[in-house]
Amino acid sequence: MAFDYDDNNIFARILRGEIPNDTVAENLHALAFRDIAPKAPSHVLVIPKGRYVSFDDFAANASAEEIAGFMRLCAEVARKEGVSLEGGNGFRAITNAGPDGVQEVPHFHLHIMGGRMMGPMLS
Ligand code: D5M
Repeated sequence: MAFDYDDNNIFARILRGEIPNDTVAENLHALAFRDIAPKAPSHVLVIPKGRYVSFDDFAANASAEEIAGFMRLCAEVARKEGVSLEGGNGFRAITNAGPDGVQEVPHFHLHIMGGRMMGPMLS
């Protein structure tokens, strides 16, 4: 299999309730919680509840319902955090994939960051 999922990664343990998290929003297919080391006034991670290693694994193998549920939760987070373009000033949504992307946790997640001007992308 192309994407070997590690059931002991920290986000799998959060999904199983073994490690606490600061939940912002949740639906059937995804969970959103605050990043433990925030890089912006609002820094939320959105993860699918399914076992997906990375963006490319999720995009290739998740069902349409899982993808829609995930994306809708991202939009809900931006609204709840006051950073969506409906009334807020915007945000950055990024994902790190694999070694060159410097992905630390091998369970797909999107970082949603806002509350300040984010600056140049590359560093
Ligand atoms: O970054 C992984 C991100 O996950 C990094 O910003 C820290 C965050 N992290 C790690 N452990 C936790 C817990 N337990 N709660 C909340 N946030 C956490 P990446 O490089 O994208 O894989």
